[in-house]
Amino acid sequence: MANATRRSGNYKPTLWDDDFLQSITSDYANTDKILEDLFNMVDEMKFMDLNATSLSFRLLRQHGFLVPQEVFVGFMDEKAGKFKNSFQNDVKGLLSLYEASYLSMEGETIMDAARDFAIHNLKEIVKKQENLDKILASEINHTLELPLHWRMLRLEARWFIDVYETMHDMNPILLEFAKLDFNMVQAMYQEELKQLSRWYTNTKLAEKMSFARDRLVECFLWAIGFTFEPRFRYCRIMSVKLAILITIIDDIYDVYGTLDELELFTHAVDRWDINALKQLPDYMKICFLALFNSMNELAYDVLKVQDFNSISYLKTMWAELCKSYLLEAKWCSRGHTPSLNEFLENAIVSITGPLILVHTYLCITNPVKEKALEDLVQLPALIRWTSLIIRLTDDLGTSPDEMMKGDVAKSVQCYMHEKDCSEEDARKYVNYLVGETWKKVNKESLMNHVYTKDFTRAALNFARISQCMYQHGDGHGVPRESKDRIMSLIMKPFPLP
Ligand code: 0FV
Ligand code: MN
Ligand code: MN
Ligand code: MN
Ligand code: MN
Repeated sequence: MANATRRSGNYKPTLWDDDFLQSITSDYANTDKILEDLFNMVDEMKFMDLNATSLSFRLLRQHGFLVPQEVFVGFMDEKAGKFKNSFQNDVKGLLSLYEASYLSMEGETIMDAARDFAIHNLKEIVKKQENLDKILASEINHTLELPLHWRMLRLEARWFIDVYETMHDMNPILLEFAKLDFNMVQAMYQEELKQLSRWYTNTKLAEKMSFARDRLVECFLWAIGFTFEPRFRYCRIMSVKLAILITIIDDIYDVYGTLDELELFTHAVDRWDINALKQLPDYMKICFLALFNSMNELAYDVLKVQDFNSISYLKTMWAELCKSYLLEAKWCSRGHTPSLNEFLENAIVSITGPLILVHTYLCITNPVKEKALEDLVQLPALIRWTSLIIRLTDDLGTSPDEMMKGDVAKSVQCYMHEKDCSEEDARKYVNYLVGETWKKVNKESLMNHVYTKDFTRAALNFARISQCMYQHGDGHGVPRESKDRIMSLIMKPFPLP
C-alpha cells in the first residue's frame, strides 16, 4: 500500500565495515610462522644438537623451505666427508638424521652420507644393544622398513597413536583427543564407504565383469591415501569410482580381452562418442558406458559450479591410458621385451598416475585453470616422477604373479632382459630407482611455484599409498594383503572409556 504508515527501526549503521574487516591480521592465522622463524635462524642450526638440527631440517623441507644440506657440515669430519663417529650411539639423533635424509634432492652428497651413516649405525644399535628401550627399538625397525617421508599418513597416525600410548612421558589428554579425532574421521569414512557400496552394487559392475578384480574397499584405501582430510570427501568418492573403472579396464586389457576387442575399445575411448557403443562386444558396452557416465558426471559437477568445461582433458587422459594399455597388450602378444627405458616411457602412463592426478586436480581445485590443465596433460616433472614411483613399486609387488598369468614384461623383467642379470639384481636396481626418483619428487615439490599445496601433497601422497600397497606384495589385487590395514584404518575404532 503506497500510503501505509510504516515504523522505523532506527537502526545504527554497522560498526564493522568492509575496510575494517579486510584489515584484520592475526599472528595465529599462518601456522607456518613458526617455521619461518626457524628458517631465519638457519645459521644457528649448526649449534644445535644432531636431533634438533635434523628435525628442523626435515620439518622445514617438508613445508617447502629450501634449507641447505650444509647445516650438517658441523657434524662431519670435513676431510673424510663422513659423519663423526662420536654420533654413532646418539639414537635419537640418528633416528632424526635418518628421517631427514629422505627429504634430499639429487646430487646432495652430504645427505647421502647422512643416510648411510644413520642406517649403518641404527642397524648396529638394534643388533648390539640388548638393553635398548623397547619402544625405541620398534620405532627403529619400523622406520628402517620404510621411512616416514614415504609412508601413508593415515596409517602412520594409527601406528603412532599406539606407540605413543606406551611412552612413559605421554600426555593422556593429548592421547585421548588423538583417538577421538581418529575415530570421528573414521566414522566419516564408513559413511562414505556405505554410499559407495550402494553405488557400486547398483552399477552391477562386479556381477557383469566377473572376470575382473572386485576391489571396492581396496580402492577406497587408495583414495584415503591421496586425500585423507574430511574436506576432500568429494575427491575421495570420485577417486574410488575412477579406481574401480581403472581396475576393471586394466583387467580387460591384461587378461580378458582379445587384441581385436582392445583395438575397438581404444578407438571408442579416443572418439569419446556414445555412438561407438554399437561396435563393442556386450561386456565392453557396459564398461564403456560406466566410464563415459562417470567422467561426464565429474565434468558436469565442475561445469555446474565453475562454468568450466573439463571434458576434453578427461577424454585425453583416458585415450592416452588406453593407448598405453594397448601397446602393452601388443608387446605381450608378440612376446616382446622392451628395454627398461622404452618400457617406462609407456608404463608411467599405463600406471594411471597422470589420469588420476588430472582427475584429482579437477576434484580439489576451485577455480580450475585452463593453463594448469594444459600443463598437466603434458606430464610435467611432478606427475612424471610420482607416476614412476607408483609404476616401480607396483611392478615390485605385482610382477611375480603377473608373470605367472602371462602378462607383459614389467620393469624387473625388462631390466633382467636388458642387462642379462638375475631377478634379485634387477629388483635391487628397481628399488634403487625408487629412492632416486623420490629425490626428483622432492625437488619438484620444494621448487614448485605452480601447483597449490593441496595438489602437490596429493601427488606425493599418491606415491606414498603406492609404497604402502606394495610394501609386502600385491595389496590391491590380493585381498588378504590389505586386510589388516583396512581393518585398522576403516573398520576398527580405538576403544575409548
Ligand atoms: C594395478 O593393477 C591397478 F589396478 C591399479 C594401480 C589401479 C588401482 C587404482 C589406482 C592406482 C588408484 P596392476 O598391477 O594389474 O596394474 P598393471 O599396470 O601392472 O597392469
Ligand atoms: Mn594389470
Ligand atoms: Mn595393465
Ligand atoms: Mn598383457
Ligand atoms: Mn602390476
